This record gives sequence, structure tokens and C-alpha cells, in this order.
Amino acid sequence: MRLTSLPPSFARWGRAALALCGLAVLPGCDFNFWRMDGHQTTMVTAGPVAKSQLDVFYVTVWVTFIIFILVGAVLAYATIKFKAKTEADEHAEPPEQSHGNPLIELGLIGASILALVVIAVPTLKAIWYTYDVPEELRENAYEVTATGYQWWFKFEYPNEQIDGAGTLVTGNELVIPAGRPVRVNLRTVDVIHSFWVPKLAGKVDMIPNRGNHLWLQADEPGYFWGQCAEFCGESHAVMRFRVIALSEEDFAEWLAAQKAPARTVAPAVAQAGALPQAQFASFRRNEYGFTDKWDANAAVPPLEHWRQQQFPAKDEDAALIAEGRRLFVEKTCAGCHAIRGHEGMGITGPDLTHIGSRTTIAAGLLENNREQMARWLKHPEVVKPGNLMYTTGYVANNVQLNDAEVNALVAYLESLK
Ligand code: HEC
Ligand SMILES: [Cu+2]
Repeated sequence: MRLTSLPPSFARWGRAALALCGLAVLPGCDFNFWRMDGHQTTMVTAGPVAKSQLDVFYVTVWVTFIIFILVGAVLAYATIKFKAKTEADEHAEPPEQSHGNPLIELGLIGASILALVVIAVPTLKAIWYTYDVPEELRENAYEVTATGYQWWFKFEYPNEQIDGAGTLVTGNELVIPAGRPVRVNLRTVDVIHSFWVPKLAGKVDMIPNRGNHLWLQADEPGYFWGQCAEFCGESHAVMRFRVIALSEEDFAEWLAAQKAPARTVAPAVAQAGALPQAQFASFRRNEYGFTDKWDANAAVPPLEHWRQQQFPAKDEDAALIAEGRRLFVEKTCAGCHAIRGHEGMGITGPDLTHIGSRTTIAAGLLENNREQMARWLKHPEVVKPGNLMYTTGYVANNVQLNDAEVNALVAYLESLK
């Protein structure tokens, strides 16, 4: 269901006009600026909620644009028409003044009211529409709970039960079914955060002691950028996340893989990979022809990159991984992070049961590869100022990691597909 359907040319010309206006204040801008489809743009949308928000924006832009043209035209007309053209004009009496003309006064009041109504009607409709999943779509809606922490996001799947282990929990990457409305319950454990996925929906605050919610829908499978949009302390600006929308079939596979306990790499199965490859077969297919225009020059489009991340590395070293697992307990990591099926029990940090299958670490800040993981583990305080893993973990527990230990921990975390 679409709330409003402005003709596409509205959006096209609106964007062109905005780009022109922006150009005046942003010299040296590049081609991506003109397209206005960066990772966190609100000008190119991928679902009905963001689309309805964009439509409201364009209504306002067009109303104010028309007012601008009318006022500008009257000003230009008066300037040219009443310009002093001869020496005599300059000393002439001013023309007859029409101050207080009731027709003009009432006309302007009427026009202002009309302009406000034109803006208010679609705005109110959009407020109701975006508040919650529309009645007729509710049956098909999928539910998740997002909780803000300083400075990362926990994602829970209240309807996905795991035998003996509660409900499914992940962190910093929210995987959803494409083409289905998703209701997101918004919670926080500390200060106010705000949930925002510009191309899909936003932004609604996560407020202490108050249950908020929003809904969103990704029309097609894709990979989207999210961001905390409410100042929440030192590392607020780098409190990010991702939303990955999958086809119904892929989503079911992903759920099954995530519900499984942490993967253990025994020497014998290391070469083949412990997970049955067939189970993940469809992650490999890029059947959507998905391309992220922003990353047109990148070697691999983001969703494809995400798919590849689901597979174990070819060069896994079972002994090194076992050493990493041992260090995970010895270095107190297990006290803050859960690794279901292994030793991790903590709940103050992100769940790491399948950390190896995520594309990012440190709340969407770094790419999840060996180099960046080592960087994060070695000096989390440099990567992310004030983060609690460093202040309440490394400092409080006096954790020191040498290069060999970091290497083993990286191998272990990477193996958790
Ligand atoms: C005091 C609790 C605590 C301890 C101890 C701790 N961590 Fe963390 N860890 C956190 C928190 C909190 C975050 C989220 C930080 C952020 O993004 O702001 C985090 C983030 C991470 C991440 C990134 C997860 C993601 O999804 O982005 C990894 C990987 C990680 N920790 C591994 C470890 C390892 C390995 C150790 C042991 C050497 C460890 N942690 C010790 C609390 C802890
Ligand atoms: Cu925040």
C-alpha cells in the first residue's frame, strides 16, 4: 500500500532543484552529490515508510518553491515597473499607496491557510501511516526488538525460540525478510538513542522506561546503512548498524544457521568447513542482480559481500582457533559476551555466537576482516573513544594482549560463522 503516489517526475525535478540549491553552498561537490544516493540518503528510498516520509518532504518543498516564485515575481515586477527612469522620476511623488487593501490582506491570509492545509493533510496522513504497521498488513508483519546500548545495538527475535536458550539474539546487523512489514520494538538500557535507517524508515527515539516502536519494510533484498540519530555520549557518531533484507527463502536459511550453537572447528572437519555447504547454497546466488550504485566501483556489491561472509575461511587453523577459544575465557571476554554453545556467558556486550558471519564489527564501524578485528581487539579505545569494552573491561580487568594472543582470538572469532 502506498500512502501518496506523487508522479515520479515530481521527485526527479525536486531532486534536481535541491541539488542546484545545494550547489550554491557546497562548491567542489562530486558526482555522488548530484545523484543524492549515498548510503544514508533519504532522497532515494527502498521501502514504503521512507517513501511516505520523502513524499511529505517534497510536498513541503513544492509549496515553498511556488511561494518563492510568486513572491520573487512580484518583487521583480515592482522593481522594474516602479524604477526611476528619468531625472524627473527621481523627484516625483511616490505612486498611490494601497496599504491596507482588504482584498489583498484577506487574499494573503486565505493563501497562507491554503498552503498550510496543503502541507498539513499529507503530513498528518503520513504520521498515522508510519506510526505502526497498517491494519491490513499486520497479519504478515515480522517482529524484532532493537535495544540501544552505549554504543551499539542489540537485535532480538522474540518469535524465534532456541531450545533451552531463549530467543535469538544478534548484534549490530539486523537481518529481515524483504517485502514484508517489520515491526521494530525500540528499547534502551542506558541513555536515549534513536533508530534510523534512512533508506527504510526513521527516526524514532529509544527512551529509557518507555516502549517505543516503528515499522519499516524493504521492498527488495538489499544491504542498508543505519545510524543512531540522538546524541548519546562520546562515541555516538560511530554508533552505526546495518540492515540486511533477504528473500523469504534466504531468510529462513539464515534463521536456521543463527539458531544453531557456535561452530566448533575440529581438525578433521577444518578443510571441509563444519557447516554443510548445501545448507547455504542459496546465499551464493546473486539472483537479485543487486548493485549498490554508490559502490559501483567496489569489487563486490555489499549484499554479495555479506553472502560470502557466511562461509568459513579456506585456511582455518584448528589449533590456533582452539587457542583463541581458551584465551576468550582467560582474558575475561566470556564475562561480557555470549557465545552460545561455547563458554561465552556475558550479556553486557554484543552476542558473538555468529560474529564471523557479520560484515562489520564495533557497531558497523569497521569491516569484519582479520586486520580490522586485530585492530579492534588490540586498541578498542583508539578505534572507538570511551567504549565500555575498554573502560569497564580491559582497564578494570587489566587485560593485556600480545600479537600472538590477538592472532588466536581473531582466528577463533572469524571461525564463528
Ligand atoms: C567489560 C565487558 C567486555 C569485555 C571484558 C570484553 N568486551 Fe568485547 N565488547 C564489549 C562491548 C560493550 C562492546 C561494544 C562496543 C561498542 O561497539 O561500543 C564489545 C564489542 C566487541 C566486539 C565487536 C562486536 C560487534 O558486533 O561489533 C568484539 C569482536 C569483541 N567485543 C570481542 C571481545 C574480546 C575478544 C574480548 C576479550 C579480549 C572482549 N571483547 C572483552 C564488552 C566487553
Ligand atoms: Cu546512541
